[in-house]
Amino acid sequence: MALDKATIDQLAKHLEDCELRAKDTPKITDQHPDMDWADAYAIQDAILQRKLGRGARVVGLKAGLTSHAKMRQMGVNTPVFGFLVDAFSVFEGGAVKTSELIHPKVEPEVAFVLKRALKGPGCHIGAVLAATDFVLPGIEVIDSRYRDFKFDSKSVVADNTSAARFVVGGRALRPDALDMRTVGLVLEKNGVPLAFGAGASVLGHPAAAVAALANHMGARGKEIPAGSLILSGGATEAVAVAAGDAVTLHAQGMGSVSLRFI
Ligand code: OOG
Ligand code: MG
Repeated sequence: MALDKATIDQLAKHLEDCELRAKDTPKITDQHPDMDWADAYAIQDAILQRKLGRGARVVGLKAGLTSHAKMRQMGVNTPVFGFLVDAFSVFEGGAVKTSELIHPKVEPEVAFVLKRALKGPGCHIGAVLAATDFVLPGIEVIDSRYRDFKFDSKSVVADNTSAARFVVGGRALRPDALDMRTVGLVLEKNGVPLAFGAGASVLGHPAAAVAALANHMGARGKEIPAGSLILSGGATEAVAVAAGDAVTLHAQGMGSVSLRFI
């Protein structure tokens, strides 16, 4: 760790304030170029502790920057991991207030719900499929707190990987009822298909992103609890949205899921 506890707490407060007030900020590595990975995840953890202290509940976890399309779009090359709390969850067809967000974008994702805990190291696709209760389509709404969505990997980890809102819905399938690599994903904005992907765009297989998450947590002495919802990462580039937009994800064999921006 390169940062002391006071600095970590101050950066966590700063980033969470930006989230809650929908205000952007320059990326934090500009001021703290020595910040390391442990610092970045410690800042993210401190943001979670602030939310838990106000009564938030963790509902799941997310992997991000798990597809080449996303890595290329954001100019980074490592997957990142974050948390999802109840306040991020939007009901199927529900409305997201853009006044609460800075510059939201949407991403088509495959979501997993686990029936058993998963613990790395050594977690692999087979272990993930064995522990998965069902998968279903999801749309993640990301909203980097960094100005113009410009960041490096450590800054985005500290900012809880841009997590803001998500919706899951459609038709849940048992993991052996589909080939997650070839499942087609079509993301529409206002009825216009804009982004197209297949499950394999996410680390070759969306379950590989969940395995990577389990291994990441295992290295920190943690596990993914049973019952967790996990977003495996955007299969395509993220698409910018504004008030008035309606977004639908069609996932082959898994129906569709939608949300609106007001
Ligand atoms: C970081 C979060 C990326 C994904 O699915 O790739 C992410 C960002 O691009 O702002 O959630
Ligand atoms: Mg995402």
